[in-house]
Amino acid sequence: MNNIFNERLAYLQKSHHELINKPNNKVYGGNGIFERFENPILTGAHAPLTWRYDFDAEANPFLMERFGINAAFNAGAIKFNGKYILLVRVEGVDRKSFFAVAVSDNGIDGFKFWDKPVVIQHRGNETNLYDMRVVQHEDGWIYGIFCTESKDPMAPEGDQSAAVAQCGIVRTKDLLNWERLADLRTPSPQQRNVVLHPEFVGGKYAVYTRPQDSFIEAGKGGGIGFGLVDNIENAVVDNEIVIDRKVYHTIYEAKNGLGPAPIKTDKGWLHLAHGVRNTAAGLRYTLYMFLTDLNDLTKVIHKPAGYFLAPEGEERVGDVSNVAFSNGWIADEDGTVYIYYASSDTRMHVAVSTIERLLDYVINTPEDGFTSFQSVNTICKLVDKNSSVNKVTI
Ligand code: M1P
Repeated sequence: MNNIFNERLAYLQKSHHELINKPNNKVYGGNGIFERFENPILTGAHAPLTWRYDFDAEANPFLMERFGINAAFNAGAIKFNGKYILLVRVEGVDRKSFFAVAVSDNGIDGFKFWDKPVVIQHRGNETNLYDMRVVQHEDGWIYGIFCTESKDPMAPEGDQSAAVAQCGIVRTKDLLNWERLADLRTPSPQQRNVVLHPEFVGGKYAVYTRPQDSFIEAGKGGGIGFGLVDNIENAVVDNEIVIDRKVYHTIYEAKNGLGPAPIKTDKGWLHLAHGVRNTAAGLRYTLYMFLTDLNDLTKVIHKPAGYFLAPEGEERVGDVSNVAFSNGWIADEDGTVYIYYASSDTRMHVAVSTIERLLDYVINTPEDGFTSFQSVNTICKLVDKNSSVNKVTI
């Protein structure tokens, strides 16, 4: 072995070990609804060295990277055998995404990837897979619902970016072996952000959808949809009802989509979603929440105005800047909620709250009045209320 190889080997092993074992500390303060943590929990640099380097000194005397990893983001999440598990969207420098399992003992640091990425059976002309929602369904299977992307067969000659997004479905019992089922069929020409509801509804599977006219634009469809499926092995939604529409001059005016599967509480189903608006600087993605009726999943009963979490500081910069995106959260037995979110299509973070705090936020935060006049009215009401309470001195 030459010196270059040896020096680089020592450097790579030390820096990777330090990175993946770096402790994460809670950032106190904030808005009282949740707390962020100091460091991202996963980045492209967390990917195992064995995915990236050929450690044969003869074949790779300069110990060069042979397969670069660009990013680790948009992870599904599940608690499994007492561990906090993320199904991470890992993206190579070749721009292809794939899924990989990363595990932590406490949900906030020490996330380590399993030895190899998840192998998903290839189908048709799909090119790219991403954004898996992981759901423990009451039928006993763990499902992975994800987006498949293929080149648009109708694209004009020379157009190398027109694409078709559809929904792929896999299931597993052990997170190691994944059985691929037929892709979901819906009335929409394209689909992204599909989520499986964890319980049967009237004996059927239920899915949240996001009908869209084209690969990027939600178009005249849009909104978070809901539909029923008779047979998950050949899943078809005949009727898509939009339960949460995009609305003019809101944080979800351009499009929206459900994040992870909702959490059941005694007050209703708690939802986390992303909303997108357009700006002169491009699209801005933020997270928002709402609550649906326990017995009627299509009925939104509470929805705070505006965003719940927006990209902040360094989170605002990345491959696709100004994006907060979440497709995974874990509700623990003690009521703690671990919200896994990605910033700017680049890295993963965690924020922590509780079911009690999130319900308080969703139920007691004023709804959007949709005009400046109503926003001022909301503030004035709060000021008047505060002037009549003597509990705190401000
Ligand atoms: O780049 C931001 C996000 O864009 C898409 O989300 P949506 O379908 O709502 O526009 C997805 O490609 C997502 O992966 C990505 O983070």
